[in-house]
Amino acid sequence: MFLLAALLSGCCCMPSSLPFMEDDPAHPSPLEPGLKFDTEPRESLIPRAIEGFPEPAVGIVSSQCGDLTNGGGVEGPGCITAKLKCNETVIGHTIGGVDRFDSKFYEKAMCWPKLVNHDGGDERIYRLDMPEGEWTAAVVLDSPCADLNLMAVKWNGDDCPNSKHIVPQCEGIAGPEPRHSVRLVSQHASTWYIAVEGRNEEEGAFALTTMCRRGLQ
Ligand SMILES: [Ca+2]
Ligand SMILES: [Ca+2]
Repeated sequence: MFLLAALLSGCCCMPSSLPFMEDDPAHPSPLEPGLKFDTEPRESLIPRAIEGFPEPAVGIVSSQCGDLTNGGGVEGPGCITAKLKCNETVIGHTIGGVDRFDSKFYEKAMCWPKLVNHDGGDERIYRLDMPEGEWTAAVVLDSPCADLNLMAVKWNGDDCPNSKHIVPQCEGIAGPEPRHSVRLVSQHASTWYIAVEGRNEEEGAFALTTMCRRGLQ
């Protein structure tokens, strides 16, 4: 299949919806830390959905894992690597992140039971602001390079909460699959801190995609 794709990749006349195109990356190499691009739907003969949204193209594929060895700086304020917009994909790497959330925090915020070890540092935290009104968002993590987990912490402060704060809501997802997603529902303007953190000592490159639409479903 790979050879076939390679042979055909120079051809100008192939329709773009062939099945072997599915794992084409959303953006060509080299990927760079902090690179942002508009989210496009994944090419597929059979349209698929994630959290009720058209499935987005894969933000980073395994052959691109070596494109970056760290995620660059933390823009701030505080723990925030960058602000996210809806319908955008950002490229990152856990190395160079912050050390703000740990297993105790995630358990208290109801993200995760403490049996998942997130006590290491170098987590990456992004901020997503949902506007006033009723909105549904999906956040998709592509992590073919390491076992990375995805957490979305609802929090209105200008910096990350800590385990002394009362966090109203947290959505978390983990597993060995290279793609994870969480669904966020917002009835009023809300701010979400989106964390990407490796289980145990896992570190690696990833892509984070956000999609939003009006309504609560
Ligand atoms: Ca941590
Ligand atoms: Ca880590």
